[in-house]
Amino acid sequence: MTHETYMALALEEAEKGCGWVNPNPMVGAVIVLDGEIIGKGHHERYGGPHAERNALAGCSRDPAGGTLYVTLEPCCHHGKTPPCTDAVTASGIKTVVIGASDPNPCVAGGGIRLLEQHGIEVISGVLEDACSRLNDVFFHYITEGTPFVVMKYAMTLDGKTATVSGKSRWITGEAARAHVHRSRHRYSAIMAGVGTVLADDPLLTCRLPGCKNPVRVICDTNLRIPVSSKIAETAGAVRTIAATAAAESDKSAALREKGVEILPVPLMGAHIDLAALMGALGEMKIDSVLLEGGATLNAAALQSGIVHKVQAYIAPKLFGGTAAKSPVGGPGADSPDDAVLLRDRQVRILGEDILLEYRLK
Ligand code: AOF
Ligand code: ZN
Repeated sequence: MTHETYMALALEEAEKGCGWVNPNPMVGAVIVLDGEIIGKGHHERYGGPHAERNALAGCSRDPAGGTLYVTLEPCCHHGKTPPCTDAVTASGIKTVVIGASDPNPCVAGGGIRLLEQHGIEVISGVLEDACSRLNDVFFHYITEGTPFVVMKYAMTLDGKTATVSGKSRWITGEAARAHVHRSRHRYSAIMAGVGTVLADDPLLTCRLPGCKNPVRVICDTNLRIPVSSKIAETAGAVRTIAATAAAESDKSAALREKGVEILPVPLMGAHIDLAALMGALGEMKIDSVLLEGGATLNAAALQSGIVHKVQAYIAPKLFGGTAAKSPVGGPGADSPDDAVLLRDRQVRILGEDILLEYRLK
C-alpha cells in the first residue's frame, strides 16, 4: 500500500465528521505499523478530541515506531483540547504523513516544525488537493471569519429553474435531491429569500435519517415572512433567522414569539446588505451557508461578492419558454468580458443528472 492509499482511508475517516464538527475541520487519521493498520480515528464532534488522539486511543497495538497518516497538519496549540503534537511525540510514532497544512494562524506550519524538532520524519502534501477540498469551508472561515457560501441550484439543460408557469417540482431525480439534503447536513446554514417562502412555503430542513438541520436564514428586507409559514411555525425546533431592515413592529414580535430570531441588517440600496449579513453570521460561528436562492437573491449574492462556490444540478430536460426563470437574474453582464468566472471544475454523475461544481475565481 502507498502513502496515497492510506491517506485515502484517512479521508474516508474524516468525512464521517461531516456536519457534526463545524466550524472545526473534518479530520481523519490512520496509524500503520509493519504494513498493518492498527488504528483509525476521526474528529467526531465540535469541541471533542481530534482525529489524531482518537486514532492513537483506538490502536490495537503499541504504535511506537509506526506511521501516522493525517489529512490535516496536527495542531500544536491549546484550544478546547491539548495539542495533538504532544500526543504524537509521546506515542513514539516515527513518521507523520500529512495531507494539507493547517491555515489556522495558531498552527500554520508550527505543527510540522514541532514534530520535526522531536526527530519525527514528516512527509507533507500527500493527496493535498483532496485534503484541502474536503475542508474548503474551514480553510475559508478560519482565515476570513465569514461563512463559505455555496450557491446551489437545479436547472434543465436549457438553463431553466422552473417552467413558464413557475412549476419546478421536480427538475432533478432522486439521487440529486438526496445529494442536496446531504449538503443541508454538511453546511451550517441554509439561506433563501422571502420570495421563495411566499411562493413555496418550504421547510428547508434536512430529510435524511440521522442528519442535522442547518440554521435557516431568510433574507427578508421588509419582514414579509408570514407568521403562519411552515418556517415560522417550526422555528421553535429548528433555529431560524430572519435578516431584515424593517423596524420593530407587532410582526417582528409575533415572529419572535414563534422562535424566529430577528437579525437587523443595514440596507444596501433597496435590499439588505448581504456582505454585512455574512459578517454577522460569521460572528455567530456559522462557517458555511448553502444558498438556495431564486434568481434575484442569487444575482444579489454574486453582485455583493459573498459567493465562493457554485453547485449546479443539471437535468436532462428542456423546458423552453422565453419567460421561464434561470438561476441568476438581476441586470446581468453586458459583455462576455464581464462574466463571473469560475475555476476548479468538479463533475459528478447523480442518476440521470449531473452535478457541476466550480469555485469562483
Ligand atoms: C479539529 N479536529 O481533528 C484537528 C483539528 O479548539 P480545538 O482544540 O478543538 O482546536 C481546533 C483547531 O485544531 C482547529 O481550528 C484546527 O486548526 C486544529 N486541528 N481541529 O477540530 C481535528 N486535527
Ligand atoms: Zn489537534
